[in-house]
Amino acid sequence: MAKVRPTVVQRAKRLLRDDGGVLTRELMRSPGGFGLGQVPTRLKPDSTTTMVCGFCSTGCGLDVHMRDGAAVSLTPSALYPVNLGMACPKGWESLTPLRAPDRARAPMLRMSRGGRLTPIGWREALTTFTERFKAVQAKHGPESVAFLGTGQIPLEELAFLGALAKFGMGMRHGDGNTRQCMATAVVAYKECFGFDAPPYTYDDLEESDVLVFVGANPCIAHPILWERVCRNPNEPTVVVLDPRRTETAQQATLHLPLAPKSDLELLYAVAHVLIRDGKIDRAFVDAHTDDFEGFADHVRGYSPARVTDHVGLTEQQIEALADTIHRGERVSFWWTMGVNQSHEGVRVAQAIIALSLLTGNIGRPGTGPNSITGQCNAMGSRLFSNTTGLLGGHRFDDPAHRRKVAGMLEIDEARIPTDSGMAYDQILEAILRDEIKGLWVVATNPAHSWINQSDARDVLSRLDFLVVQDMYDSSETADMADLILPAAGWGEKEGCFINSERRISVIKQVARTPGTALSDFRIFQLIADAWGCGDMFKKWDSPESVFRILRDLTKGMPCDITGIDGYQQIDDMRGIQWPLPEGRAPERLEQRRLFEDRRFYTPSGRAKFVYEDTRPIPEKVDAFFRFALLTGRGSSAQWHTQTRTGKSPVLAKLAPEQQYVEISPPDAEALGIAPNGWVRVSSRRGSLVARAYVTHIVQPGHVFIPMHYVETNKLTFPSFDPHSHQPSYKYCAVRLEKVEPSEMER
Ligand SMILES: Nc1nc2c(c(=O)[nH]1)N[C@H]1C(S)=C(S)[C@@H](COP(=O)(O)OP(=O)(O)OC[C@H]3O[C@@H](n4cnc5c(=O)[nH]c(N)nc54)[C@H](O)[C@@H]3O)O[C@H]1N2
Ligand SMILES: Nc1nc2c(c(=O)[nH]1)N[C@H]1C(S)=C(S)[C@@H](COP(=O)(O)OP(=O)(O)OC[C@H]3O[C@@H](n4cnc5c(=O)[nH]c(N)nc54)[C@H](O)[C@@H]3O)O[C@H]1N2
Ligand code: SF4
Ligand SMILES: [Mo]
Repeated sequence: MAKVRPTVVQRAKRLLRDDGGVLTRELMRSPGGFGLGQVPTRLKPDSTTTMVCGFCSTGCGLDVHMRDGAAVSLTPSALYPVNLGMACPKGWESLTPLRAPDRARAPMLRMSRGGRLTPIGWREALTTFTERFKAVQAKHGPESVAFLGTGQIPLEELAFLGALAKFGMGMRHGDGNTRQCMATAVVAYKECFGFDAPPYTYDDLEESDVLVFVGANPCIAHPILWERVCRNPNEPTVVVLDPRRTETAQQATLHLPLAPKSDLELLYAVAHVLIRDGKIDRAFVDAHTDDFEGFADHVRGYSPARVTDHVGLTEQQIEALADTIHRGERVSFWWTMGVNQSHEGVRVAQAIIALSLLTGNIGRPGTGPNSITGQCNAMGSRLFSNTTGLLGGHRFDDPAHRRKVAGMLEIDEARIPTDSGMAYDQILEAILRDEIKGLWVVATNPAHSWINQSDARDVLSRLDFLVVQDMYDSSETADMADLILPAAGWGEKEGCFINSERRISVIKQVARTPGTALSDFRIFQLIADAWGCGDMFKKWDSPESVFRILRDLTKGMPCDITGIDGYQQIDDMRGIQWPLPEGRAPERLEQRRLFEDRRFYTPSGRAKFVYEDTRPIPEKVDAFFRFALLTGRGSSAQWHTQTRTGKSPVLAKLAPEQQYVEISPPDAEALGIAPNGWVRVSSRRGSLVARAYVTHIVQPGHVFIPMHYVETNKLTFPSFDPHSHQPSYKYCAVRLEKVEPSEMER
């Protein structure tokens, strides 16, 4: 068996043990380039503070350098077990968006329909918020007001939002942008493992000998995780399953450009081969899983010969993929939005989980079916947003859970709804049916990011009262608001984020908020008082006291963190991964994975195979709309709807200025489209004009447009995974036309 070399973090820990303190210099010299990308700070320690980045779920540690009590610059933390001294452009530029001129500085109210937004004071804002929402509830019932939250604010804030809205204000329906992002992985894990539990730690990226990326482009979307792959000392085989030849695919050992939305057939065919040839870990399967026989029976119908046409790969390619997985000793599977944002994403994610169970690749270093999260606190939102699940990983539909949470929060149990309420798409449909008339949108920008904008905008415009709580008053959704509440952003407040490997980390206030903007936490406190339910939250007097309340709520749950003392300890440990039950001391730079004991959270303690027949693509290409449109992240310098990254001149230089569409060379030639020429892209719902990026990244018959431009979602087709309600952003049918330059000049 090949010797597995230590990862960078393992080397760092060894050094830490050896000489307790003076290690930075050592680490910089250590093999593997520990300090790559690190600019050593020359500032005195007392003028530097540590926190994590507020963009993606990688959760890089940043050292923020302060002068006169305010941040002046930052450097990536060398001693943080996630990024080891590295950061991507967004991390480096984190402070710039805070100083943007369009920061929301005061509450703003639209005095009449179609009228202008006018700055008002906080007292009037709070009265208006309360009176208008109460009036809607009085007229249409308590359930006629809903909220949309986010995975981009600290968990203390998002728990406050969820608890205030549901327990305090009597809302039954609330969801968040994690529905657009992680809902599929959540459902997949819950059904297979009995709890939403991504099992890995980032060291696994360095410990695998085979890594399979499915629908993930970490080079762009999680650049520092990709750096960790590049540091893998075991000369790993890296396989990428993506219809596009992405930056990640270009660097992989093997890129398999499958047809979009054919993942389920492909993965079932791979399982078919593994089972057919006896290339499975039968002892593991027998001892630790349920319903293997049903799964084996199901995939018997998916031979490589049967799926090859649909999948667009040869039988040999499929057999070779199965063989690579079989031959690996430490095989890890990583997936992101190419899987989650699909009409059958839950089953695709569960097919990935099945491959890892079949081959016993779980609970050991370098293994796992690993869903990478998206936003800085997506994992926190999964456990604490009080939307799909009751606070702390509990269930709304479990009476024992409701009793426990009510008891610990000292609230009347009857205030806790008995189900999770409507999902995002259902909330929008309820607005169309006039059942929901009031909406409170916090830290998300649905008028740009939700699927099928022609409908989404129409839906939002039907509300009686739309409140938008954001850092900027210029977002597309803020533009439609009746009331804007100006919020502090990352860097202007404190709390915790949970990253993809379940690491809880702190953020701190290093900058002053502009104008009269307040932290979301403070806004929720003021609203609780104005609404008349302040008493319910009298112990929620600071982010850290809320952290302790939430911590106590996790007792006995798979995500138990009762062993954590508080912020200082989290900071000292460089983050702490859940679980950490009481009595277990955390270790500095620790790396922990789940299921090392092979016990899952299901009642039987065994993991479950879950499978289903494939479904047809909801909107297929046809003679008139001949191209499949894929969407996703465009560059490492652009974040979502660009309210933040759009404010940095440095980041602007690193990304294309104009909306563009990736088109394959043969398609461009057939349509007479020159590189950088203008193209009209139309779907049945809308159309946009973009620059042609003629490239072999996309296959003939496909085009790709990044999500960062506001017009992209005018084209997308509103279809959803039936189990997770996650939008299928990554497939719809479009047509292309060349646009003459003269037309653009008009
Ligand atoms: N720079 C930057 N980084 C980000 C973000 C950002 O906005 N900007 N957002 C963050 C967030 S919230 C998220 S969720 C993550 C997303 O991270 P990723 O999921 O890695 O990014 P995407 O580009 O959305 O999608 C990944 C890939 O899925 C492929 N794909 C499309 N359809 C299919 C299919 O049917 N099958 C397969 N196998 N692949 C398919 C696309 O071609 C694309 O290359 O990124 C996070 N990081
Ligand atoms: N076509 C297409 N559409 C997509 C996707 C795709 O791949 N293709 N991906 C989807 C995915 S995975 C995601 S996660 C969503 C993201 O979609 P959104 O959540 O709508 O995108 P963001 O631009 O991150 O919006 C966050 C908003 O919160 C504000 N904000 C930031 N920090 C704070 C804070 O601390 N407090 C407050 N109050 N406000 C704050 C920002 O200014 C911004 O307006 O987009 C989805 N949309
Ligand atoms: S990889 Fe993600 S967490 Fe790390 S610096 Fe970039 S945006 Fe921030
Ligand atoms: Mo996301």
